[in-house]
Amino acid sequence: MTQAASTQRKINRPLVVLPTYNEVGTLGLLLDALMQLDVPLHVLVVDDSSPDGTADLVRNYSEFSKRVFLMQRPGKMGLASAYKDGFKWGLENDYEVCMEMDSDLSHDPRDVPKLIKGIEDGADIAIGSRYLNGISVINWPLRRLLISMGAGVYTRLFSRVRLTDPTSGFKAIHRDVLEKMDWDKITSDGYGFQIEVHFFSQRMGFTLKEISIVFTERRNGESKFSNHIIFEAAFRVIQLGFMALFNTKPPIKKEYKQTDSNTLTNKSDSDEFAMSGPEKSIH
Ligand SMILES: Nc1nc2c(ncn2[C@@H]2O[C@H](COP(=O)(O)OP(=O)(O)O)[C@@H](O)[C@H]2O)c(=O)[nH]1
Ligand SMILES: [Mg+2]
Repeated sequence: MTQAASTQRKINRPLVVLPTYNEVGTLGLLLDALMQLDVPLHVLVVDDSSPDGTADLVRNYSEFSKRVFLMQRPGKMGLASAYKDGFKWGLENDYEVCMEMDSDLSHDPRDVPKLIKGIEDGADIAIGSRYLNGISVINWPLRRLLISMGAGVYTRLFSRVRLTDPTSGFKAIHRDVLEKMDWDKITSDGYGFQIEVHFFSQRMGFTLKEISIVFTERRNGESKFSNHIIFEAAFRVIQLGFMALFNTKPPIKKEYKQTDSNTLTNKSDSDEFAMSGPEKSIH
């Protein structure tokens, strides 16, 4: 259910979902920084059997199976599917909020409390924006900055997503949104995935709120950004534009019932993957 913008609510235990593919160089530092925050958050690392041993780093981490959990998948399956599986796990384990965050330290852990506060203040999705107060991007080559800003203009124009940073991948999402969205209908990966999440939640009437963040390009490891991601998103935005034009209904999960919003009836695909951490229930 959509919260009025003025509603105050306490988020007791958010879950940060961290997708990883070869992030051994940064993940330890990121986990340390997240554990030190004054927020009792938990972390789920969704690792696609990274050859660099990212999963071993998680298993050997001091907070492993207390506040840090691991979902290991058999091979590289993409960023969007990592988030979808992470969200299903978060819903099954009763988290009120799931966060999207990169594992390469581009997203500053110190911005996490601001995004959670956005939800506490009544937003259904609190989105970290790199363009809300001028441009807050560090270390990006001009080409990458122009692509990102151009993607923003293009997306706003065709899909009517009312955000300064519609491709942002740093956000907190309330479980109301996670439960209502039919994630199988979100088909893009990368930039396109972020745009679809924003577009459909806006069309479902949820409150989207942008909060200014500083984005710093990774200093370690390799970006998985590609031309494929750009073309996929560009094509999908046109499709979304037509959906907006013809007032197509957003993808609401079949079993979703407004009155019964805390029950997810379908079984999670995440059961298929090797899981370390809580057996279904954490508390
Ligand atoms: N589990 C999983 N994580 C991925 C995959 N592709 C990218 N990631 C993670 O998604 C985040 C963003 O990817 P990144 O390469 O930094 O993309 P960029 O920020 O757009 O350059 C990082 O934490 C990556 O490790 C994937 O196929 N599976
Ligand atoms: Mg990155």
